[in-house]
Amino acid sequence: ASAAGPPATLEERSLEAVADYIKSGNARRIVVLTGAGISTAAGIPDFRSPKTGLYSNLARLKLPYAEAVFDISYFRNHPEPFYVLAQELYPGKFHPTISHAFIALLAEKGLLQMLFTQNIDCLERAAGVPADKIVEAHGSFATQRCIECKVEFPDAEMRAHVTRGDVPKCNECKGLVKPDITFFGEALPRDFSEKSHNTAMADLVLIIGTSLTVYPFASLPEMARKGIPRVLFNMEKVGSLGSRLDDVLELGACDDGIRKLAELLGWTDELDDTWRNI
Ligand code: CNA
Repeated sequence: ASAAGPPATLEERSLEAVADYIKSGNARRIVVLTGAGISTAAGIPDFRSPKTGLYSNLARLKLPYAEAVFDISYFRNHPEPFYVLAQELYPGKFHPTISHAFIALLAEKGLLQMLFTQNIDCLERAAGVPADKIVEAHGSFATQRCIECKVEFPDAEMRAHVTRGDVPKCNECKGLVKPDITFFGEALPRDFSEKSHNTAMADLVLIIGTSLTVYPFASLPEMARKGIPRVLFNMEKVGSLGSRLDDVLELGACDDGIRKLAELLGWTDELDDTWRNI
């Protein structure tokens, strides 16, 4: 249901009003929630976009169902499809987007309370968002270990295996090695539960490029306090966004929406500088 009535915090439900709110100095703790849609402009396919998403292009991997590629019980018996995908997605091949740069700029201005990302591409780090401001809710390719004995596997060896597209085995016990990415059927990193209260402390929540279908991440926007503006930058309306009086929907490519917000803030040159200097 769409909300009716005047917003509690914003002057009106618009990006202009969001910019005014930030300029007023009352939005000092901004929480940003991101998903695969923030990285599609960098050339990394998301899961669920029709035609271009990974799930609609996985037929060649002959999976029983698309999500199997990230399912821990499937991986135990068939690790190969995941490593075909890993070869495509491995960090180091892609450049952060304007939207990533905007998050780095928020951090530089001391306005970023916390960034929660579902992505495993490490592009927020690459953009310069400080590590202590990032919660990689679904882990990342940054480290890897044996799924049996849990011993860590060396980065350089991992890179060599992934580049060749073959399956690394533990040097200790010959078990399968997997990046510390959260698969379906696995618990989220402790960081997620330890830091999710930051969303309840936020003065403003920006949600960028996610279908909000994977839980518990998808419940983060619900943790924003009543009257706290939530702004969605996404191709489509998702989750419960739009149901609160201070929700603002900026539908379309997120880089366009983010550029528009930066312009309203008078940050265009700084944003371009940040992006160019990554
Ligand atoms: P998803 O379910 O594929 O949804 C992506 C959302 O972004 C959709 O609503 C799209 O409409 C939207 N979108 C796509 N491109 C743009 C764009 N340019 N501007 C604005 N919106 C856009 O992905 P979620 O992140 O919601 O799903 C959670 C999964 C996806 C996580 O576990 C991730 O690990 C996983 N994933 C990550 C990556 C990555 O690291 N880059 C890539 C693919 C999947």
